[in-house]
Amino acid sequence: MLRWFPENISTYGGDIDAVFSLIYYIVGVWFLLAEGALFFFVFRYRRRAGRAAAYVRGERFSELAWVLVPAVIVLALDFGIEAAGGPVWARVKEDVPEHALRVNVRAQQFNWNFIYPGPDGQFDSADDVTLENELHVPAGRDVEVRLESKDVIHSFFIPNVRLKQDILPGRTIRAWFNATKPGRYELPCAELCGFGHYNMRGFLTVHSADEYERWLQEQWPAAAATAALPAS
Ligand SMILES: [Cu+2]
Repeated sequence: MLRWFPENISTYGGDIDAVFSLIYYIVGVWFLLAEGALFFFVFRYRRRAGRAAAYVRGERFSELAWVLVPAVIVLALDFGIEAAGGPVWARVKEDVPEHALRVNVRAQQFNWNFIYPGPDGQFDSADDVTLENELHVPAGRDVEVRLESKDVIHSFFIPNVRLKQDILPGRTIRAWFNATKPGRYELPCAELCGFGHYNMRGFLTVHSADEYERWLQEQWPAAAATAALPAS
């Protein structure tokens, strides 16, 4: 496997990495074959005294085959990659799980705004909280992010989760992930979006279940106080 990748903490990360490896090895082997052939021919048919160069017009089938056969092989490998990657793509990009925890994301030059619905679970209500560049989620839960942009195209990228999704102004794009390991992970913008792009960086904090409860109570102390009242 590709060991230089950042640590995978995502439920679907292994599948994504498998597609990456497949592409890497197919392209790698093909690259070595092609370059090997190139160097072989350059050496074998180099200019030598007393030997005239032949002008090949490529009209006979045996000549055409040098182009057609590799083209067919490349196409077949390409379809193989598509066939292996298609189901992974569908799972990651299209099948957003039901009942996922939802956070709205509004990207802007040069910040991530993460909007939480608050204890009432409703967005656009009084208890919404917007955090700048800090996304907090519990470990082992499906999280849906609804991605919007205020201005230009940004790209929501969490390398450890193997999620990358462009955000287009005027559209709401749904994405999801399930992070399994508590910790703090980088969340850069992966689309050149202006002067401050280099500085557009947030963090994903994955909490254990207890820790997440504690974090929620810090964010909405009033709700926690109400919840703590003994039932009468
Ligand atoms: Cu950006």
